[in-house]
Order: sequence, then structure tokens, then C-alpha cells
Amino acid sequence: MIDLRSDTVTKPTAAMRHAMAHAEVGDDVYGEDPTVNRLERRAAELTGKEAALFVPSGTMGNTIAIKLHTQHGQEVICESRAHVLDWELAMMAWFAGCVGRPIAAVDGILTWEQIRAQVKPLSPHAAPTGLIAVENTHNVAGGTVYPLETLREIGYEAHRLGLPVHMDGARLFNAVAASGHSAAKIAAPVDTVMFCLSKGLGAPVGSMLAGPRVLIDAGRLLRKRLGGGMRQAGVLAAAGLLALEEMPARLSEDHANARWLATQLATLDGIQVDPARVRTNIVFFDVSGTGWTAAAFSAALKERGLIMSAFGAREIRLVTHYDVSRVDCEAAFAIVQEVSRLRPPV
Ligand code: TLP
Repeated sequence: MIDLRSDTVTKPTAAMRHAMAHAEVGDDVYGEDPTVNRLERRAAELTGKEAALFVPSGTMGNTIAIKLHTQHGQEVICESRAHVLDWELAMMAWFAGCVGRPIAAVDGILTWEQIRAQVKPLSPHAAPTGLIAVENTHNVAGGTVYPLETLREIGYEAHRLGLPVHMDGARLFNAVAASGHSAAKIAAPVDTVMFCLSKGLGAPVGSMLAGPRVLIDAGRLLRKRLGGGMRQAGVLAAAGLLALEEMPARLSEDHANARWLATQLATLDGIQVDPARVRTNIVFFDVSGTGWTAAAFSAALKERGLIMSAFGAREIRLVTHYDVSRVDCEAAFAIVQEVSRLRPPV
């Protein structure tokens, strides 16, 4: 099987498995796991924040961040296809008592002008704004990357109004590879940033939440409340450290594979995709011109050894990652081509 469903499917490298087997560990709930402590220090350093917290998943990192920044009954401004809104089981409502205020934005990239129009002060009718959440790279918009200037304006103006900003940077290092800016530079305008070790960086488990020390200390208690006290988590952190040191440099290979696939797919009759829009490792293509539904198309791909996810009735998402080589991408393209030429099922 060639698995292009997501970069979450990556398996730990041989070096990671070795480091996990030999990791120095302690009880992290007591703050005594030296490997977790090293990972947290390194994540803080790389993102230019005071402190960082190792969490089991990106969803937990975002959930903790939203709770840290808000009070019950507030709104969280986010893009209309944001992961925090659509893919996290309404955690902002369940855990933080907040509702999302979605704004549809071109390429998933919010501008301050759009945000400003939705910021609500205290009033007898409306829920006040508690937080602005940006997603970088933006998953469902196709792995798009925030321009630094846009982020800086959002951060500066939000802070002038006393509003915090959180970045869902699940794929922060893809943004780093695409833009050439450091993680610290990209995260500088925001108060907290979450990024995942377990996606393109290849670690088996884990994400980091970085920000000011007072918030991260409070976040540690929220992580425990959510069942995220992980004890001898150094076995996981050891893989995370390698993910941080060794994997970011190769992400541009995934980006080149994604662009290559999009360019090939664009040549097929009935398939719509704009290769010029591909900035990182995520590609959405529309199969409706072939007469197939996305679900049936994806099922036909799977029968031939290729997994890609249907998103809605017309679109399929592919995500490149280090377990998929250029040769695999060539084979994947041949399978898509074959299916696109078949008569759709009636
Ligand atoms: N995204 C997954 C699915 O949940 C859709 C994927 O396959 O892309 N923020 C963003 C932007 C994400 O894309 C994801 C995962 C998360 C947060 C959550 O991370 P996890 O899966 O570790 O909870």
C-alpha cells in the first residue's frame, strides 16, 4: 500500500527506535523525566518561547491553549475550515466553554482587517472575543503558509486590543521549510504555538505547546486534568528530539513530491488542481470532472494499492511524507491515472 492519507501515518525511523530503546527516563508527572525535560527545553528554544509542554497530541495542545487563553462564554476567532473548529470534536466548547467565530478566508489565511470586523467587546448581547487562532500551515486550505507580515500585523493589532493569539502550527516546520523563516520568527507574533512531532517530523506520538512560562506551567495542570500525565514519557520524547533535530531539513523533499504529483495530476482529463498553489506537502484535487464521486474514486484507488482520503463529494486530499519516495509517487500517479480513465460506477 502507498499511504498518502496523511503525514500522521509516518513510522518512527530506525534511529528513533534505537533512541527510544535507550532513553533515560523518570516520572514526568513529578517533572523528573530528563529526556522529556530536554525535549521541552529544545522546543522552547526553537520556537523562541520561554517554556514548552510535551502533550500526547495536537488536539490536546490546541485544547489546552484555548482553555489557557479564554473564559467560558467567549468566542474564538478562527478560519472557517480550521482544525480547531471542524476536527477536534468541539473541544473549545467541551473544555473551554467557548464558541468558534469562523471567518472564511482565501487560502485559509486570515487578515487583520477580516479579524477586526469580528472582534466583539463586552455587550449585553454578544459573546466577547477571547482569542484569535491561526492555522499555519492551513490543512484544509491545502497546506498554505501565512506570510510573515500578515502574522505580524495580526499579532501587533490583537495585542493592542488586549487579545491573545494562538497558532495551530501542527505543521509549523513545513511552514519553516517553505518560507525559509525560522520557527522562532514565525511564532514571534503569537503568544502560544502548538506543533506536532508526529506528522511530517516522523515521531510516533506527541506534540509541543510553547509559550510564556506562566501559561505553560498552568497548561501542565490542564494536561493532567485531560489525562495527559504520561509518567516515563522519555521513551516518546527521545523520538521527538530526533524528530526536531533530524527531520525538518528533509521536509522540502515532501514539498517537491507534492508539487510533482499536483503537476502530473493537472494533466489528467476531468481532474482539477492548480500546481502553482502547492506550497508544502498537502494537495487537494477535484475529481468531479471524471464523473466519479470522491468517495468512490478513493475506494477504487484503495483496491489498487493507493490510499488517499475523500474530503466532501468532489475532492481528494493527498499528503506527502518521508515514508513515500518519488518512485512511490510515480506509482501513485499511475494508479490515479488508471482510475480517472475508467467509467464511473452507476
Ligand atoms: N490533522 C489530521 C486529521 O485530524 C485531519 C490530518 O490527517 O491532517 N491541527 C492541524 C492543522 C492538524 O492537521 C491536526 C491533525 C491537528 C491539529 C491535530 O493533531 P493530532 O492528530 O495529533 O491530534
